[in-house]
Amino acid sequence: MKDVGLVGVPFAGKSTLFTALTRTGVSGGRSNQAVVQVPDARLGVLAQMERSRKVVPSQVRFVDVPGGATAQGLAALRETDALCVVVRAFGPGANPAAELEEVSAELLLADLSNVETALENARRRTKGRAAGTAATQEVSVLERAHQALASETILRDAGFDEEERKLLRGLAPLTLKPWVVVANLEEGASLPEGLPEGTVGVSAEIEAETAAMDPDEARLLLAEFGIDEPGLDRVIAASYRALDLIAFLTTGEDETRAWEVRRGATAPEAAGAIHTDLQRGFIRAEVVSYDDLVAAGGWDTAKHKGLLRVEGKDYVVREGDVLHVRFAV
Ligand SMILES: Nc1nc2c(ncn2[C@@H]2O[C@H](COP(=O)(O)OP(=O)(O)O)[C@@H](O)[C@H]2O)c(=O)[nH]1
Ligand SMILES: [Mg+2]
Repeated sequence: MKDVGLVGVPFAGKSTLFTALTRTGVSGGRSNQAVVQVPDARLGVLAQMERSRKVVPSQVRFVDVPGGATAQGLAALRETDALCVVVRAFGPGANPAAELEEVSAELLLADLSNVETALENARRRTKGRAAGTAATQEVSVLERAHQALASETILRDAGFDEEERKLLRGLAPLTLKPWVVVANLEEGASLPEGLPEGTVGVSAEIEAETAAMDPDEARLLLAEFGIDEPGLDRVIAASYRALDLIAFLTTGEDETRAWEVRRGATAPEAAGAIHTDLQRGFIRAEVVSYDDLVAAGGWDTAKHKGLLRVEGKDYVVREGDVLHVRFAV
């Protein structure tokens, strides 16, 4: 399961949003961790089609990191897979765009100081070594990272390729992580200008109040504030999308379920997400896209219509593939 860390200036509403998430949560865990289900409308559709007894969505864990921008807080944030930057767009003097700048600058400075230390160490280690070794490659990547940060470019925008990113990930830089910006809005207000594309608006306080209610009651109360859809689901979905994952699905009488794999995973790796036996004994996978399956109206019909593809070990799984793994152990 992946972790999303909440970050923002004090009073932005992180803990309020966290409380709302906790109330939709599926399990406790530590008091500053909320495990939530990732909303996915496809699951209900498949479950109905295949008469599944159970629906199992993906999960993601939100962490309300204590200590904010202190060394301890930043260290905890480094351990997460993505960041959810909360900015205050409610109350007097709200300036969410400026807050976002402030948070970005803090994260950037934290990375700069880390990269500086790492660069010094790496230079010391490579003294007298020939160019072209792994250690000198590390120095050159760190030098570029340092240059980028010193000129106020976050690492995600600094043009590193996948191999260089891998090297940098050892330092767990904050500005290399994917971010979702959440604007904590006045009840019923719309998104203010000046925030990046993809910013999710939510009114954390009202969401925290309604998250524990019966869904119909919650909808009524939200409607009174002019909110037609709970914003919490959008926060969860956007945070999940920011993680570089793809979801594939399985469906049958037992259950309809979402699974997650890294982008680029092959069919056996996907099978391994279900169970290690399925990866070890992988023979082939029957695959159909969610859309084709729904258009066909069911697995058996899709099969008769020739919509199921038989894929082998090299097949790269795509978002929304519905898989049936054949295996032998
Ligand atoms: N009006 C309003 N107040 C909020 C909202 N979200 C948080 N607050 C209040 O703002 C204050 C700071 O919120 P908190 O979640 O503790 O912020 P944190 O420091 O980022 O964790 C608290 O008094 C909250 O009750 C909101 O959506 N609307
Ligand atoms: Mg707090």
